[in-house]
Amino acid sequence: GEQAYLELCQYVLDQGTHKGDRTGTGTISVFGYQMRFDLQQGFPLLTTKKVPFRLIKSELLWFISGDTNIQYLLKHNNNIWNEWPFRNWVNSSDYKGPDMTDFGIRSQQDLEFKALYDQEMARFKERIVQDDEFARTYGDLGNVYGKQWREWQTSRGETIDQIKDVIEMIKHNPDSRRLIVSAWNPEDISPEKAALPPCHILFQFYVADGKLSCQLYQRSGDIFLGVPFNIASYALLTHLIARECGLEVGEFIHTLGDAHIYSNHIEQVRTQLARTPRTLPTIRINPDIDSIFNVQMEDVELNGYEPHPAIKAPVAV
Ligand code: THF
Repeated sequence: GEQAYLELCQYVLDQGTHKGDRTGTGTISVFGYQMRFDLQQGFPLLTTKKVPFRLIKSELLWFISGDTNIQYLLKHNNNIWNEWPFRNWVNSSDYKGPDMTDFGIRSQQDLEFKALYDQEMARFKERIVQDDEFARTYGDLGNVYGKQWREWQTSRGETIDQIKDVIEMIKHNPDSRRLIVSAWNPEDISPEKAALPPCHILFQFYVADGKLSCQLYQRSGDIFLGVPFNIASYALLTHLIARECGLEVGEFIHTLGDAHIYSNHIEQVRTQLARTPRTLPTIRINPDIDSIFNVQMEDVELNGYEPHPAIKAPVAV
């Protein structure tokens, strides 16, 4: 079940220390935590609040396709990455609208400003979808997951397709202890090169008893908003790769560095902890799909998902 996640929430509420952060919101945080999910027991999409699986699916297919431009996400009505390219846009010399400095924190504190921000964001999204040239300049997040997974840039000017390579290794050398995909390149960790340095630094696969397991190291985890997405996303990736390699699914192991609850998410977490978990859903992948690179939205189906209602919370930018 989702017990491991609920235990994490309770642990951070009980043991976490107050810590400032990049976004100025404030968090309670612990350092170093591990959760295990047995993927044979169901698909780990939380039931104690409704988590929009559609957004997890389109984000993962976006990563797998190697795309780093939010145009793809917007065309799928997925808004989870908008704030980062929007910041680049409003900080650029091409932007002539009202001042959007610190829009994340200000839009939470000032209703008048929020209306202005919503309007500028709506304009920005419309332009990204309709204007390919604008999207190329302002919709790209840079060296984020899609790029690092599929087209890692080497110092010799070549690229490495880590996803293709790791699938080949799982198929032909499943005992390998090097079944690793890394998103973290110290060379790329500068604001000019990536909108946001990757949070999911590295993942490793493990094959035993005909089952594929995956462990993720995540340097920073937004427990209420991001982590439920991250768990389901890597669980889905494990299912997709297992299927392609003719394996069953094993465990997903989630290791977190700075695991934090934002101070404006604490009430929401308490609400969620008061709820009783329900049976986990299952997923079905279209059996006709021959490669992970050909999976489309409709090829992955979620069944038996009957969650408690969604719980709203602001995202820290
Ligand atoms: N930054 C922060 N502060 N938190 C994160 O979780 C996060 N991500 C990604 C990149 N930077 C981050 C983006 N992932 C939501 C979910 C995942 C995100 C960003 C936002 C979110 O707001 N989810 C809402 C539903 C939103 C909707 O319906 O459009 C939810 O209730 O779950 C870590 O990967």
